[in-house]
This record gives sequence, C-alpha cells and structure tokens, in this order.
Amino acid sequence: MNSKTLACQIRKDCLEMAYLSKGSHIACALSIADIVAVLYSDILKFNPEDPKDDKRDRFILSKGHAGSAVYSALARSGFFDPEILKTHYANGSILSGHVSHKTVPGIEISTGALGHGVSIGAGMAYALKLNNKENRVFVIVGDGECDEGSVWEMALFSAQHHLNNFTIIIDKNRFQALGKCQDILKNENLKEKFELFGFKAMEIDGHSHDEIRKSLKVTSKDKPICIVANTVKGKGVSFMENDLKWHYKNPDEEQYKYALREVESEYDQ
Ligand SMILES: Cc1ncc(C[n+]2csc(CCOP(=O)(O)OP(=O)(O)O)c2C)c(N)n1
Repeated sequence: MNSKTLACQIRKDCLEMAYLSKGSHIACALSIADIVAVLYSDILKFNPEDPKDDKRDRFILSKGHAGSAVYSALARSGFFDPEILKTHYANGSILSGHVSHKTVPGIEISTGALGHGVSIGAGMAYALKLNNKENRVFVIVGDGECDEGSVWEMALFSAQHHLNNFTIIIDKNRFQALGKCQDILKNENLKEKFELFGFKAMEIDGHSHDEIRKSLKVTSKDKPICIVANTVKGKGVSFMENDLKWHYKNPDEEQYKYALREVESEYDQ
C-alpha cells in the first residue's frame, strides 16, 4: 500500500475504533497518521511473518495514547487481521488503549507513561551500535511530552554516544491534553534546542509525505537525528482540527459518518 493510501486507511480505521470503542485520543492519532503511514510504507524494515526478526528496524510510539494509528498500520501491513481493530479498548481485546508489546505483534514496547519511549529507544539504538548492527531506531514523541525531564536526559545520552542510528520525530501539534503547549509550559525552539544538545535537527511539514520521507532518509556520520514535524491535532476532520476536546472525546454516530465522508473525499485516491 503506498503511503497516501495507508494514511487514508489509518484515518478511517482510527475513526472507526474511536466510534466503536467510545475511546479517547482520536485527535492525537490523526495528527501522526501521515508520519506513521510513510514509516510503514517506505522506511521501516520489518517482517510481519516474523515480528522479532533480527533485521527489523525498531519503531516506538512514545506518545502511546495515540496507539490506534499504529495498530491500524500494523494490521494493514499484515501483522494481524484488520477485523481485530474493531475490538480496540474492549475487555479482553489484545488492543489496549495505550500500545502494549505483551499482546500485539509488531509493538516493541508498551508506552503511555510519557517520557519513557524515547529513552528506551535511545537504549535500543545504543545496544544495536555496540553489536555493530545496521538496524535503525525511530521514535515518535509528542511536543507536550517534551516537557518531561527524561526526554532531555535521552538527548544528552544520544549525543554523547553518537547514536546516528537513532531518529526521533516530534509531533508538534501545539496541543497537549489540557491546553496549548505554550500555555502549559513554554518549550519553544525545539529544533534549535536539539541542535544545541548535539542532534542533527530539521523542521518539516508533518503532513507532507515528500517532506516526511525525505527527512526520515537523512543520515549523519556521528549524530542522532531530530525531526520537528509541524502537524495539526485532529488533521483530516474539520471539526476535530485544533479543538482540544477531541483529545479525550469520541464521535457519536452522526459525527463519525460525517468525519468518514470528509476523510474519504479528501484522501481517497
Ligand atoms: C507521565 C505522564 N503524565 C501525564 C500523562 C497524561 N497525558 C496523556 S496524553 C497527555 C498529553 C500529551 O501531549 P503531547 O505529547 O503533545 O501529545 P498529543 O497532544 O500530541 O497527543 C498527557 C499529559 C501521561 N500519559 N503520562
């Protein structure tokens, strides 16, 4: 599936999951749909027949509350039956609200407590380098999540150990759970900050597949890489875009059908 088709499918799957489960975080998943689609279509090396294949790249969703986007990408990439997506958040389902490696093939590590996924990713990248492996490690982290002190410890560690096999993508949608990032804790100039911490950093449009693809292919001789991706929370559904309540709220039937029509008319090829 090409990245545009996958991004559309991810948006449709996420809407269906939020509607059926009455679960949270639909806007958080929609903001990363394009990044996740390009990763799974064009960048990550993986083998759905053997999710623990040694040759695989590692991908971690540090903002684990947006798990529905990754569950969709995994199902559409052959890791499990897409019908299982309909059980998201239900009692007994393998698909918990926040991503879990215990039950879902293709998930490297459970996340949800913000600030940990990036540090685990740095540890994985360090271990791969020590063992002279070529695999790359990619982590998506929220801009609100960058308020966590552990994110900056990860930055120091990654630069110190020249983790050039390690790429973090900051989903800069300018919102967190309870407000705008700038009103909760000002943490601006993320590209410049990561540069000062020793990363090769760049800023892109996080919904342009060309820019996402190009930035994910960037390498460095001796530095970890930081991509600050400017995104829109709720991207693709007009009434969810930049409206904080869709961090937690789920769509009713009418809203679901309207949202689906919008996504299909905007993104279906
Ligand atoms: C350690 C920790 N503190 C608080 C929360 C509650 N929480 C869940 S999502 C969220 C906002 C995260 O904001 P951001 O990283 O910008 O994610 P996005 O808004 O893009 O989904 C918070 C505070 C959490 N999951 N973990």
